Amino acid sequence: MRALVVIPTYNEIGNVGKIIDAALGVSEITEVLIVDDNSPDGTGAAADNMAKSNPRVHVMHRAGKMGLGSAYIEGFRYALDKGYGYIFEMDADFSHDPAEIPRFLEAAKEADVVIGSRYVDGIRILNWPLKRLMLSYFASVYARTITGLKLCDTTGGYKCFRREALLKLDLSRIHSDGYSFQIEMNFLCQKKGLKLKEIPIVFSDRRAGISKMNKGIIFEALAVVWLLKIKSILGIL
Ligand SMILES: Nc1nc2c(ncn2[C@@H]2O[C@H](COP(=O)(O)OP(=O)(O)OP(=O)(O)O)[C@@H](O)[C@H]2O)c(=O)[nH]1
Ligand SMILES: [Mg+2]
Repeated sequence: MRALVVIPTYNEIGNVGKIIDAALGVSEITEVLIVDDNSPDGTGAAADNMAKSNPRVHVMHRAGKMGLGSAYIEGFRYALDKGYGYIFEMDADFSHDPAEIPRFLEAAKEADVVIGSRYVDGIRILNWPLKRLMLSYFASVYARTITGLKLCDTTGGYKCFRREALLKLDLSRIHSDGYSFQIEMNFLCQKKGLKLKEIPIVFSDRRAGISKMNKGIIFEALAVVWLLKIKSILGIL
């Protein structure tokens, strides 16, 4: 069965070539889909160049910066359409180590969704300022407390879905972005009775490029968890 690693990019010229090579190098069954939002730094063109000479590289171009959540949804649709058996979420900036892909594939034999967890059995984050680590950690605690998610890391973005798991979700109803996109996906998967498994990963700060983290992402997450809970109580999720 083939695996598609979906990597959304916005201004990742310093990372895109290396992350594609790394994701392809760890397993014979991996292919990569770059979902680029017309990055001004030429990330999309660099990915196109690699796709020309390598049939395992695919590129989707979108008109402008439309957010991480919708980039993943479009990537998932592509993966389902083309028949991939395993579908990954992974960042382009090497915060997620592509060398872990085989461990995800192994774990996916016994789970519907495998979640790379920074907070299971301790805390493993390298080179983040304490402020950011605290924000991420307590965002996870907050989301878990309110939604009842049975996960230590509710906002992590390194994941592997089995095809059948994604097919069970109504992707057209997912509208959130950033942190909240991850929370919403996890919540919907748990609601559908899918088996979620956390495996420990080490998360490192981005290798190159500038951070796209902003306050909007935090406020969205604060609101989305309540929205999910209310929808769930009303039975409209
Ligand atoms: N296609 C697309 N990709 C995006 C968008 N925003 C972020 N990304 C990509 O999504 C991945 C995760 O975003 P990051 O900016 O690394 O988010 P983060 O890890 O919370 O924060 P930093 O690493 O500090 O920037 C990276 O590969 C980004 O290039 C977007 O609007 N569209
Ligand atoms: Mg990052």
